[in-house]
Amino acid sequence: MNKTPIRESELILNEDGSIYHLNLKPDDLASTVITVGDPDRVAQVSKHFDSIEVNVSKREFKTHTGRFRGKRITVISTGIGTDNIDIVFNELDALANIDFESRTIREKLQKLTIIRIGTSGAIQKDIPVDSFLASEAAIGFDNLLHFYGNTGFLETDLSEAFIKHTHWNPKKSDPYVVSADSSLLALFNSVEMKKGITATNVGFYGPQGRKLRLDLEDDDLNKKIGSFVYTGNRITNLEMETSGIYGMAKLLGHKAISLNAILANRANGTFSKQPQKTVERLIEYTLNKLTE
Ligand code: R1P
Repeated sequence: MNKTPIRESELILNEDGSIYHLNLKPDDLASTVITVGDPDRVAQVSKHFDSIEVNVSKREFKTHTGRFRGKRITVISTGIGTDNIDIVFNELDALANIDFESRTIREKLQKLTIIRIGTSGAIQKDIPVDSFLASEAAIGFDNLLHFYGNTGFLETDLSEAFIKHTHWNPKKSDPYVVSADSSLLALFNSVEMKKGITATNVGFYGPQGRKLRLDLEDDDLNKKIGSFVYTGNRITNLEMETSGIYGMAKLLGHKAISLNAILANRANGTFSKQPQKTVERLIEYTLNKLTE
């Protein structure tokens, strides 16, 4: 174990001893963490808690830690995108596994359980709006994971088949594939939960094939993504965090699952008439599963 203290410029702590972006101290974090994109969704989750002991906000990172049916849970907003996931996951892990006094990695590492409750758009006609989908794997069109070492867990056969199928332009990125934690997939396996491979995009418009005023590099991208099948598995939905979440969790030794409230169906051109209600249902479903 390397006992050289991590320098101030690398592990940045605020004056009160909290971690740089999240503003949290180690004791503020529960071992079960729910991540949401939207800061307003934090209170939508924690309103179900019996009590709230931590209420901290900085930038887009808002955190409530409390108890739901006695179980200690942290709910934190990540904002949008895998660039934010890099920050949130490194800092959550630092809270759990680095001693801030000595600035050294703890002897005994803690494994966090991390659940994303997010929103997403389906690209398959048979996945209707207002349904739930658990990401069995993520294919990342962001490049976050390529900045780290020890990525031997990446499912390269799948990404290579995808690149070939879509004639992916390498100028855009080098797609990578990471699978979900199997124990969490099993926990959230139920009739109301659909499953599929989730594509994580670096933007909401062009990168997800949305055309307002700008031309796209590939008008058929979503069709090509939707027609890709690998050993019976298909890409079902688009969003902006899951590949980063799965990749960072694998690198850091945590368990993660991404649960999606399907609000749009891009293949049918439909959008939910009750997005808030659908997200609320997914929150209640998740909290119940965690305490069954
Ligand atoms: C885009 O509107 C945002 O919504 C989805 C995407 O991943 C992206 O973050 O998830 P959240 O609702 O969890 O933010």
